[in-house]
Amino acid sequence: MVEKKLAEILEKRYEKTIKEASNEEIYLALLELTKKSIKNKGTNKGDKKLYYISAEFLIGKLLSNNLINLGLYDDVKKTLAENGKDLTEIEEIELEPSLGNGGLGRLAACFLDSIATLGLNGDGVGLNYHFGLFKQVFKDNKQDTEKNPWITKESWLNKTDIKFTVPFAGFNVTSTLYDIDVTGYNQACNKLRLFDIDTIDETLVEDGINFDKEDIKKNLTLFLYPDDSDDAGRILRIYQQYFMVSNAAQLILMEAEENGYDLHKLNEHVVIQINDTHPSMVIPELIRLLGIKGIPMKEAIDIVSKTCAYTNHTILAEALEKWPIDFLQKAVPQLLPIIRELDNQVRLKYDDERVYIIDDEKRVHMANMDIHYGFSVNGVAALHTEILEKVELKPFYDIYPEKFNNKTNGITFRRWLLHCNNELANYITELIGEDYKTNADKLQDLGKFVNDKAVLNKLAEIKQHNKTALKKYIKETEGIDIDDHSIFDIQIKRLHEYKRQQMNVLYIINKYLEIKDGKYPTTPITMIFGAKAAPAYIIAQDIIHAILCLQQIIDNDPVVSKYLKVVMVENYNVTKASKLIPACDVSEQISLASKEASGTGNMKFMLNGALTLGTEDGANVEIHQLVGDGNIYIFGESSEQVIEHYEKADYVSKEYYEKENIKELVDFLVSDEMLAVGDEENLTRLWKELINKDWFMTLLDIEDYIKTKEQVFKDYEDREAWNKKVLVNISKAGFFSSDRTIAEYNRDIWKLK
Ligand code: 73E
Repeated sequence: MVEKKLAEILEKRYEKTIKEASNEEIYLALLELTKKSIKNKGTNKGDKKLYYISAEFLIGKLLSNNLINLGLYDDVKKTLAENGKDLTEIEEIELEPSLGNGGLGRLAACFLDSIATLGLNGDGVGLNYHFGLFKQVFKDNKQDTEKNPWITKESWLNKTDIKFTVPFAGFNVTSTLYDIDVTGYNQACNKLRLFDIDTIDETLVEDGINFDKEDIKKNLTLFLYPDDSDDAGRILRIYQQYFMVSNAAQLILMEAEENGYDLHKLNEHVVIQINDTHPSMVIPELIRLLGIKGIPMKEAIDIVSKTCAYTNHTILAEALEKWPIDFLQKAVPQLLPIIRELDNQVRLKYDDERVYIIDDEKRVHMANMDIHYGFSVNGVAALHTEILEKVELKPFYDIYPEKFNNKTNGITFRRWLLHCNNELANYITELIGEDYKTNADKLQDLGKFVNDKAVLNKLAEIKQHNKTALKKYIKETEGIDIDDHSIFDIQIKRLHEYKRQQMNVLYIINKYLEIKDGKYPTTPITMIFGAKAAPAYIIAQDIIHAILCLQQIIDNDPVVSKYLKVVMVENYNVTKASKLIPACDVSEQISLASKEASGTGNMKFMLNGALTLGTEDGANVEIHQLVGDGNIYIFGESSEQVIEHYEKADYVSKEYYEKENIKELVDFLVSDEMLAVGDEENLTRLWKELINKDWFMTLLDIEDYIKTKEQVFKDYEDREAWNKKVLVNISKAGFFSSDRTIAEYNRDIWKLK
């Protein structure tokens, strides 16, 4: 069937057979075939609809995922193979849309997959960034940034004829809506709705990612999160956010009216999930638009408050948005009377300035507005929600305990197992049947094989295949040779001090010095990193520099490189994640306890049979509870201890630095070896930062980290015991299916049929 259809399309387009067609031609033919097959699927319906508004949807490449969800993947793969083509190579043709920074955006993408799969009536709403997040290239052991285009003449984007006018101070812009179909696994489809402006001008981008930040009509949707290190960048973000939510609100009202709903009862037909505070302006905007439709402000506030729900993803102060009133006045003055009224009502009711929306520095606290004027507030892992309730948002929890709830994050198994680790998925099917694909709890059935040597060996064999495949991929893409019989220890995530890549750097230095001293690891170790750093985040750039310098030093050392290798992959993204994760042995989840709200990489690694080396933070806590002490490696101070250090301001990194064994590691950053390959300014800055500031307490946990990591590598030597731990991890990963998370959102918050 598939073969016939594909052949027909190729014949019509290029007058070629499958064998004759190029990979690019096959890709385009598959795109057409997939889109046609999506058309035959229905869309999910219901008399209540969810709008998941998010500044980020890190959807990744879509071809294979859509094929899997449509049930075409195996046929297509087979047909291509029979004609001498390789689906993996054809996947390379598709450009990855980098419409997200990291976990938050990827979560939104996993959620769309699960919402469609559960047959729920819900769309994503966001922006059609032309370049998404920057492309990372390495030059002189440093990160350089380039634009990252993904929109091609034929793509997954479907242009609609829906247009809205969005008013800014002094001018209007006209939007156009583009849809991307979201396929559910064996289910009807939903949509991801991305707004763009017609007047966008890609030629505005000069070298790298620089452009005129003030020409809003031409630049509005060029980039995801333009550099916000200056005011022009910050104001542009307000323009983007308002453009997103005004379009979303207009779309919501348009669809409600088309369905004949009574706008006075909007909340019975619509629920809006506000994904972090980036879409928070939807609250005043919806109130404003309902006002234009004749609904008085008091009633509009009431309707909107029953319609909006807010998800918090972080407690990091710098990520909690506070917009100066002056900026809002400059871009979206029409919202200010409404925001002021919302703040007034809060002030009349509560005599506590911590819960005001506008503070005494004339800044609007977006999260505060969401909490007062939404009906639900959720954190993204049990520990995170507990910290919100007891510490970060305590004054709000005291007022509205009923609004707070936890929704531990999840990942879609279609992408993060069936697609990225097809061999493992097929083997699991062989062992326990197909059910786990839609009922992830069934993975527990694997538990009964924990003493079955044949099963354990087969799991190890699949891991080895994935490691060998990764070795090949890294050779092709990065030009680096790695040993596929070494231990693969991987830390992939955005670069941030709280995630503590710098602690891993100190471990590498420790291992390097040991090997230099003649103490060799039994099994060689490959330390793999992938991370982009925000262009304005100086220390993060310095950490990347340190990693790349170590990579070079070790590469150039014929003795050490037999035992230790460092690889930092360039331009880490969803595509690279899906090659790295199935090949991993040790998953690094080493954030300072209390700082990583959840993490979702931790779940992907666990599902693919890696063991976690981590702190008691975010969803690691829940992984730990599920697999038990013997199947995870936990180290470091607890979140309570860390929060106490912050409260008492009693952490002094220098006191730790002065311990001889720690000093040696930190000082290596500015050693002759490092300075020979690196830049003195960057390395010295990082060295000083660790000694004098170390905001995220690297030196607090370094000794326990090294000790625990040594235990991990020692345990790896007993491969049978290791493989048992691997099996336990896979079998307990069902809880982290985003199908479970979405079912909970729907049960507790959305209440869709
Ligand atoms: O722990 C992760 C979490 O797993 C958290 O850091 C991340 O969200 C993931 C999904 O819940 C996150 N990203 C942001 N805040 N939290 C963020 C903030 C500002 C801009 C972009 C992203």
